[in-house]
Amino acid sequence: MAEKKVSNWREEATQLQLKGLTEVEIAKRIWREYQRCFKSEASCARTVQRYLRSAENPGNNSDSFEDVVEEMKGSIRKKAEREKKREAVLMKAATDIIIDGVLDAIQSREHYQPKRFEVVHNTNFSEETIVLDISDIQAGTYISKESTGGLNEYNWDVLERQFEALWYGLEEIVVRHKMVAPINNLHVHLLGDIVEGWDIFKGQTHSIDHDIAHQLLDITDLIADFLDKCRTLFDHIHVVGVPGNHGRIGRRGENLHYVNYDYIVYKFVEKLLKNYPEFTWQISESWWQVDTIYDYNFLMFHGDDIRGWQGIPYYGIDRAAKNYRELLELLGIRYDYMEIGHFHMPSELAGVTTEKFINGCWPGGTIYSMKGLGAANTPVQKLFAVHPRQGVTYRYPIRLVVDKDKLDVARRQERTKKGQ
Ligand SMILES: [Mn+2]
Repeated sequence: MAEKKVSNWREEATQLQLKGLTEVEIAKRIWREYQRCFKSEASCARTVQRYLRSAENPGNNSDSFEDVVEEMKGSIRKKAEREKKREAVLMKAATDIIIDGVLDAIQSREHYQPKRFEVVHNTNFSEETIVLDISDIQAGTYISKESTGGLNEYNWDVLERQFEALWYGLEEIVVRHKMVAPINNLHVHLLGDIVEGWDIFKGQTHSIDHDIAHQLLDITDLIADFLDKCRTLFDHIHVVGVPGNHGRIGRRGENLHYVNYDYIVYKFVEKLLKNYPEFTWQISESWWQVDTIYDYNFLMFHGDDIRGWQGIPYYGIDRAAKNYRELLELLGIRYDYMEIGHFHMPSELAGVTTEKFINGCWPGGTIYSMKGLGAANTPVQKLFAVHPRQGVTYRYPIRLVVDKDKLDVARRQERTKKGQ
């Protein structure tokens, strides 16, 4: 006899119903078929068996199939509830054990007695050295209020006032900290882009108010005057310089990197101040310098070789820092801090062993940065202090605020000081 093919139990039942079989007869036939195919012992099998038993013994309060299913559901629900309860009891027990443990630990501890420390505070602070980063002046840059819709204004007059603001900022910070600890030395780190240049990009002549000769001569005077003033605050001033990209002479790569107006400005300033014994100079043809303050080495270069687009190229700077670490191993130099300019966004980036300082700029938002990137930065230069044992400690952004009223107040204070 050929195996009977069961495609669908419901269909089979419908067929039997059409033949006139009763509900019980259909259930029995299907059930036999089901057992023959699957020999099932599952709970559904028990439900069906129970139904068939009660249908065969009608005296025994015969339940309908639905009644039996409902009863089965009820017992499943009850079982689930029992499980849930058991789990809740377990959780509660576990929590109680932890709480008891903590309470025991607290109670077994001695009662806390304030120790009433008596500490004599050290006020004999060690000397610190001040570092002032100067870069990205881009002297000669001209930005009109009209062309930027009032977003920025920059010209030589603003630049001169910014030098005043830089001086007042430096003076206040140094005089303030001198009240606490000795400060004798200033290190000025010139990080490049001192001049704006005139043929770095196409049409640059439309955005300068000083030609390159006067950028060079006039900025030399401003820097020399500023450094000269610094002699009133410090016994010794060490000046370090690296060139930027704006001062390069010729197309990119046409001349060596030190064929650069920045380098010429540094050398001119050195010449102007050569008779003052307070100054020492570290200006060479190299594009990088390492300045040592106490036991800490400060590596500096301009930063234009680090590729970036919009904002701080974090990974590029990180990679440059690691590469320079290897490169300087050739000379047995290990550096602790890195200083760059170029990105116009004052920042400090932490690292495993090296902290990187990125200086701000003087012109603020240029037409290029604002129109192209919607970016503008407050003109800021970076100052920080170096402690003999702790390395760089406090750091200040000196905001080059040229607000007329604020500058007037500072000027008045200076006059009073001089007794004029
Ligand atoms: Mn630059």
